[in-house]
Amino acid sequence: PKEIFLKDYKQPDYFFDNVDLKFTLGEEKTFVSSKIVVSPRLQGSSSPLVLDGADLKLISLHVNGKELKNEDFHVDSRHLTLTSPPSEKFTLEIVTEIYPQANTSLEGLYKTTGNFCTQCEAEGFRKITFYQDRPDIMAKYTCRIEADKSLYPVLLSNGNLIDQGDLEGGKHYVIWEDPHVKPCYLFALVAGQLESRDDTFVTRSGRKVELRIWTPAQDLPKTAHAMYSLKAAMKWDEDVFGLEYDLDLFNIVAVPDFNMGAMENKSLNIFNSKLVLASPETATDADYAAILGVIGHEYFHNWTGNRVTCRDWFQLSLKEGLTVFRDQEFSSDMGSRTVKRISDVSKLRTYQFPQDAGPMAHPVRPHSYIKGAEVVRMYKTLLGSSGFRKGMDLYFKRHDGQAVTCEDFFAAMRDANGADFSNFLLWYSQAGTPRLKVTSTYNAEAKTYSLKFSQEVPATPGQPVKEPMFIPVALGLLGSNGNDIPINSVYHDGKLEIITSNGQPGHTTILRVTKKEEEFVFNDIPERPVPSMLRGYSAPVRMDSDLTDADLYFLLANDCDEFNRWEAGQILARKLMLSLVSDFQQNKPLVLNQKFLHGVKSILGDSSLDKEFIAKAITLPGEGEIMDMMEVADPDAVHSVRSFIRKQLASELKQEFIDTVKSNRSSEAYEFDHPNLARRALKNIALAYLGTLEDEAITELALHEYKTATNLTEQFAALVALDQKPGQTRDEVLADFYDKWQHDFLVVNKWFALQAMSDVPGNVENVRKLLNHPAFDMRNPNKVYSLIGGFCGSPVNFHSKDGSGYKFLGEMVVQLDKINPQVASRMVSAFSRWKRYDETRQSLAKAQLEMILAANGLSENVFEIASKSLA
Ligand code: DPP
Ligand code: ZN
Repeated sequence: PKEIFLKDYKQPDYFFDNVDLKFTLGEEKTFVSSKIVVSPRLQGSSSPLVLDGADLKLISLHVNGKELKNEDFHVDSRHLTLTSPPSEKFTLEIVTEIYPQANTSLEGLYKTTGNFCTQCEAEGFRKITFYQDRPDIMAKYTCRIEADKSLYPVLLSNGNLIDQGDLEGGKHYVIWEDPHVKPCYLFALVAGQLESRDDTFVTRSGRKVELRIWTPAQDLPKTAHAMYSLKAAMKWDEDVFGLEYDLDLFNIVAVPDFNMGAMENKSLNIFNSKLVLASPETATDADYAAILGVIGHEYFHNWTGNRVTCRDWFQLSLKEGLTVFRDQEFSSDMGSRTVKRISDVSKLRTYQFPQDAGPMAHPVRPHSYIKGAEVVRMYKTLLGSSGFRKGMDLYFKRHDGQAVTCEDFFAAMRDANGADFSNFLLWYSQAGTPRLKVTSTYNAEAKTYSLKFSQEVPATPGQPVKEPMFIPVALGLLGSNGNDIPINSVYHDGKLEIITSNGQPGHTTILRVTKKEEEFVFNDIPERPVPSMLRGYSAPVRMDSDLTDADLYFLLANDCDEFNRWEAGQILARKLMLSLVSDFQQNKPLVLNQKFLHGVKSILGDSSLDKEFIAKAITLPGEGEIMDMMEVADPDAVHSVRSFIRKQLASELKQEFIDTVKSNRSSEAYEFDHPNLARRALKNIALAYLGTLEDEAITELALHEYKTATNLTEQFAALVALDQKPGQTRDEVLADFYDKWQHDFLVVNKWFALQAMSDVPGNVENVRKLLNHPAFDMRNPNKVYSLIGGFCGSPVNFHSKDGSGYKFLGEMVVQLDKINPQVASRMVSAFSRWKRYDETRQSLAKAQLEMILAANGLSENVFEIASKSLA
């Protein structure tokens, strides 16, 4: 396959105005008839019309009602080409035969536990019918579905239901019409035995919208939280962005077999069940929060993605970056803003930064979701809420109904505010995580304080030389009393600048760092301040500063920016962990720094702090994050060090942790509200620390929590604590848990994941056994992500020096690729950073990648990742 580049974008030669689809769903095959009104872009042009197609059988082909002659078209495995189509507007009718029952790729039309469903983003529509499968082809659709009435009583597609009725032979039909133009990746169809939870939402201009969440009947009671989330999202988008829903019906369907989280098809969102179904006994707080965020995310796409869509797939961040940002803001407003920001930044560090530094590094464009959201956040940091809103308003005014580019979004933000964004656009094109170095000097005589920044963007594949980036640095200067010193002006670039804070907390100032090196000098600073930089994590960079440990402890205790309080603690923890890793590698005894212990103790005991914040603040950086900071990643050393610190903290603060568990119990019914989830978060982290100790009394305590828990959040935390110690108790609770929940596959997946991630040496054998467990199924992506993906998340076992972990994954990828290439390609990504490890591991991983590449009939998805990883 040929790689496609952004610079090769060409406007289509033909537009599609209307598309009438007709599906005849059957048990062996399904017929799809597609009638398209085609307009040549240029009058009188007669270039060939090339349609995409995959796994399709062409049954008939008509142009303007006449069967097309053999010499006027040709079909191969990827395309249907009309060699000389009419030069005026014409009608094209294509009938194809497809086999959804045999479709295990879960792209296009497929069956999932008896029901039909579709997934078309990015290029699944070509598995349904021949089409120009690209997002800049926007058309109006109708969709007629015919199917057996008893097997498929519910027939859904996009838009409004305009007709329905019975047919001969026990069949029935429906016709859906979507009044909005859309690209084909937003097409959806669902057919099956489903029931709905119904509700209504009245928009602020008075439109009454029917809301329906569809699941199999037995799951309906678990959709209350999803419905709550949907209504909250609809209200929020009106309040914050003035955006209303634009149809009278909004459907969500939950399916158990789905490659990703969810899909924003116009008015017919399709979700992975795990992001819809929740009850206190079967879902954790994290699941509840994920449901809120993803229901919001898909709903928000209605404007950012659907009404305004992407011109081509290089613009993916146009919709994903923006929509992730919007869902992050939504969740922040619904819960704790600081804690949400901490979680999102941790995710960025765990997933994005390592990728940025490896062979798969790529710019925000084409497809970096999380970093794309950071780029959108920087617009808001620079423009403030109201400036950002002005930019959004202009974006919709200019581009509603269009397929556009990231530059169009940038231009709307700039023009609505008359802003100077200098080299900001580089964020979309330059890959890699910028490194920002800062040094400070205080001049007591002149009462000036200087910050000198220098930046560098590391080379990445295909981009050896980089330009400096535009980095907004949100800054506060703390005085010795812990409060912000007012900042009124700064000398920069030979000029005195007055600076605005855009409604940031304290005396936060936004510095615009745009050059390779530059200095900012602040006046009237009465004492040497402690700088709090990148408040709220104002730019996705790695920062090195000359802050001392004392400065960091001071920020941890005093910064008015809670995110930076957490960050100061994390920097201290990262330093500590790296220095212990080096001790470990030199066979020196490990000793825990007392200052660090006291820091943790004082946060744990600080009743003025939010409990959820405390839980985050006493959580050590992940092993991946530490490995990412090392010259040569050493999974054994990092794991040993992290376990050592956890255990030390647990034994030194044992009583405090026990008290924390006990004082944060509750006998009230489960509520998903901030005070309760904060309470559970703190209780569970305390229990997790205690779980590291070899102590009968602690095992008893955890067992007590396990048995008395009234919700999964607390019960599962107890199970995790018990899971850390191999032995009879562990085996018994794991068996008990399975027994209790074997009928609920979402809970069983957590049980798989827990065992898969275990650090117990030689766990690969246990995971291999679990592959044969009756509840496991290679065809279900969630199960694969839990068991195989979970295993790759355990640094000690996946990276085991005997190569057993790599060998396991290699085998799995080859097997999976035959079933579901998208899922296989996600799994193979675990190898992509193989060069970060020592030589032994490198050669073991490389051998597996080579083995995968040599496999027969390898998919393009896996080929791309495996070959790029080796390059
Ligand atoms: N477009 C989909 C989403 O935003 C991709 N997972 O959820
Ligand atoms: Zn999305």
